[in-house]
Formats: sequence, C-alpha cells, structure tokens
Amino acid sequence: ESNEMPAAGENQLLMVYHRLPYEIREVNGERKHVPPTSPNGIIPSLMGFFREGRSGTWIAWEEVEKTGSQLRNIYIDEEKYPNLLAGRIGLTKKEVELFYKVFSKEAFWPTIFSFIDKASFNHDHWDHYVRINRLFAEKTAKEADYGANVWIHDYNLWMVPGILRQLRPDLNIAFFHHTSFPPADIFNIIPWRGDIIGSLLQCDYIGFHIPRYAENFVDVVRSLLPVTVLEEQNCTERFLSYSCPLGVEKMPRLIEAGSRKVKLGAHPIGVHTGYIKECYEKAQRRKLVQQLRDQVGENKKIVLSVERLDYVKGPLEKIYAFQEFLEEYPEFHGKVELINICTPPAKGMKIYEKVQQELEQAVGKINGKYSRIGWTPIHFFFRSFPFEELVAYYAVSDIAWITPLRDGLNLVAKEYVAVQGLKEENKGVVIISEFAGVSVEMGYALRTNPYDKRSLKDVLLQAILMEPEERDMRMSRLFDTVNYYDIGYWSNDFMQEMESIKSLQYHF
Ligand code: GDG
Repeated sequence: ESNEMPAAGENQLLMVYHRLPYEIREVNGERKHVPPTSPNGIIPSLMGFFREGRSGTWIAWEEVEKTGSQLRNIYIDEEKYPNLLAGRIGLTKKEVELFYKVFSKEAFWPTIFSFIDKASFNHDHWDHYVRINRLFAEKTAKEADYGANVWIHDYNLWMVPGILRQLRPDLNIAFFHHTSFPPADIFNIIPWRGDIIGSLLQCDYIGFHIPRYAENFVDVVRSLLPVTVLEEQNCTERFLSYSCPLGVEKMPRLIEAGSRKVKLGAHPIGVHTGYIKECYEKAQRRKLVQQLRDQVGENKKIVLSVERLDYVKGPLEKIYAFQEFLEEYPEFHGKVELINICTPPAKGMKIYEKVQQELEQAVGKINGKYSRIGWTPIHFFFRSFPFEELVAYYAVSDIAWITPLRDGLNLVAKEYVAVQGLKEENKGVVIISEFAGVSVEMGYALRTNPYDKRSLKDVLLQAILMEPEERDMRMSRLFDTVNYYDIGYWSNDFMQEMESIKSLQYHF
C-alpha cells in the first residue's frame, strides 16, 4: 500500500538501439527518412510499442561531419507515430567505425562466441568505446521522465547501464543480448570484465535468447563477486534440456549481487510470420519459386545455406564437409545441389577478408573438380537478395543446412520454417547446429555438430533420405512453435517482464 505518485515516465519507453529505425536516403537530391528493410521484423515490432499508448524516444547514432555535432530531436514518422521521437547522437564516420566495426568486432564479437584466439584488446579503443557509451547514457538520461522504462540492446552498449544508473537512479533499465553469452572462463579474458559486469548489474532486467546464456552470465558474476540466486525457474516446457548441448533444466531468474537485485529472463527472438507469408504469396504470384525449381530441375535435392559472411557461422567447415560428402557418395552427383547465400559484411570490416578469400577458393576448387554440364555442386552467391527472393529460395529448398559454430539464436532457421510450414505437403527439413541458440527450441529439427565433419555429412544424408511423411510431421510441429513464438510474442513478453520490475524496484 504505497502512496507514491505514479511515476511521470511510467508510460514512457526509451529504446536504446545502436541503429535508428529508419535509413537516410537521397531522393531527388533531398535527404529522406525511409523505414529500413529488415526482414526479421525486430524494428517494426519495437516500433509497435509507440502505437500502443506509450510515448518515447528512440536513441541511436547518426552520421555527422564533425565530432561533437549536436542533432536536435526529430519525428521519425509524425503521422504514424505522433508520440515517438528520434534522439540522435551525432558520430563521425571514423567514430562509428572504431566503436562498431573495429573495436566491438575485434574485442567482443570473438569472445562472445568463444573464438578467443581471434580476440584482441586495445585499451585506447576501449576508452573510445566507453566514451561513445557515455554519449548514449547521457542522451537517455536527458530524454527520460521520472521512472521511465529504458530498453538497451546488445553488447555495443554494455557500458550504458552503469553510467545511466549514476545519472538517473530512478529509471527502470532493461538490457537484451542478441548474441550468445559465453561461459565464465571465456568471458573473463576481457580485460574490462569487471567494468562490464558492474555496468550490467545496474540493470533491473537482463534478457538473453536462451536459459543457458543467463546461467553463463551468473557464472561470470559469481567469478567476480559473491552472488545469491533468489529465484530459479524450470525451463523444460519451451526449451529442450536433454541431449541438447545448450539445454539446461533450470535457470536463475532473480539474483542478488553487490547491493543489487537483478531479474533475468530468456527470450528467444521470433520472426514476423505475417510478413513472411505475404512475401511467400508474392513470390508465388511472381512464379519465383517455380522458376527456381525449373532452373535447378525437378529431380534434384536443393540444400540451402543462408548466412552473413562470418567465421562464427562456420562457412568453411560446411563447405569442406560438403566436399567430403561428394567424395563419399558419388551416387548423389548430379542429384544434390548446395545453394550458398552469403551476405557480405558491412564495408570496412577487415576481420572478414581472410575468411571470404578462403571460402571463394574452396568453392572454386570443389566446383572445378566435380561440376559437369547441367550440374554445379555449389552455387555460391556472395551478395544479398531482396527478401522476397530469399523467401523463394526458402520455399524451393528441400533442406536448410544451418551449421553455425556458434549463434545467439539464428533467425534463418525460423524464417525457413515460417515459409516451409505454409506448404501443403512435401515440406523441407531443417538441419540446425547444436550450438545455435535456436536449437533448444527446435526439437523437431535434425541437429548437427558443426565441429565434426562426420556429423555434418551423416545428418545431411539423413535429411536427404527422409521420407515425406516424416518431413511433413516435423515441419508442421516446428511451424506451430515458430508461428506462436513470433516477433510480436518476443517483444510483448520482454516488455511485460521489464514493466513488471517497476513494482519491485522501490524495495531494492
Ligand atoms: C544476430 C545474432 C540472432 C540473410 N541473407 C539475406 C538476408 N538475410 C537476413 C535473414 C535474417 C538475418 O539476415 C540474419 O539473422 P540471423 O539471426 O540468422 O543472424 P545474425 O545476422 O548474425 O544476427 C543471431 C540475431 O542477431 C537476432 O537477435 O538470431 O544469433 O548473431 O533475418 O533473413 N536478408 C535479405 N537478403 C539476403 O540475402 N533481404
């Protein structure tokens, strides 16, 4: 029975995302804001909150010419979102590159995914990172009303909660990790581990894709300071816990560390099934799916791989396994084709150059050795397709071969299911890496260990040979899950959890 006044910021949401929810394009010589083309629907879904009576500011960087340039707040789309402003942090191209493309990708990205040999730690770059994080925190502090909700996204902004809490003890701060969260002995190679964990503990709520990452997080905290788990939750219902390397039976839900109580949650992200259905129907009307099928030929199995170029996705391991597959099973020559869509990384990311070279070489070698008129074993596309076309590839493929060495979740698997589940029959098979977060949600997929060529080859063979009845049964069940736990579910669930903390925080 508190007689506290409702907080002024109770219905206010500050979305702290490194990217703005629009792109700036030159249209007839004029700078125009256009919605980004993001198929997974994260941005539209987050935008949705601002149509449900919440007001707020979306905080992100925008490129400016000169360091320190101030940008005023603007409407993103005044008609559609009259209660939403863009709070822009002006950063120069150089500042962004160092913060996002160099430091975050050299120090944090490899560590997060347990590629510790690839990690490098530059202290000057870290100072720059903290400086940029401070700008985000200061901007948020300036925009927030008393008791407002703040939702911060991803490891690029790890230091924001700590700085923000100092500036604004009243705020309800939540954080979501789009990546994995590694085990303690991996995370702790980061020289600034204490600063990062100290900052994260200033959150009220921290979300991860899957329970295992929350458990890893608590292990890291435990390695740095005493921690008590106050609440735990069984996670057998939605998440696999047996014979699944990323599965856990229980996860910590409320912890106490230092003087802080922090709630934790698992929120595997979803896809926008409605939008994907629309794209599928359009692709059908344009006869894209049939065209692809005609080009490949009726009697061939299409194996599809879609991923950003990144060593974390294990592209080479897959290609070499495919090579061995061809060597071992000559009966499939001319009958199985691998379509490999590899989206190039953003310009300026040097760390990906080597893997690109090696990949192109390997594909060239394999095709040179095996292809014949009418059959090329690997179709390698080092480019990005419009989403509708990607959907046509999803629809036409018999197998999605998704084999990252590590992945926070993996949306490609869910998009494939969202498309294949719409088919009446002759549905495809999903092969998913045991080390992609999504594998704990996909009991009806075939799981593979991408570090083991034997496993890659055997599971591929199993998928090729699977009977239509089994394929349809598995895919229908997968579709039910993907359709239910869609992107709307993800964002609402997270929002509900973070808003429920508010009643707790006064007692902390
Ligand atoms: C990070 C985490 C986590 C790919 N090729 C094309 C294209 N794509 C789109 C897909 C999909 C997206 O890119 C890739 O999403 P993933 O989830 O598979 O992987 P990351 O990019 O690494 O994302 C990951 C995710 O964040 C969300 O939290 O799941 O674990 O690493 O949506 O459709 N889109 C188009 N053309 C292409 O050629 N239009």
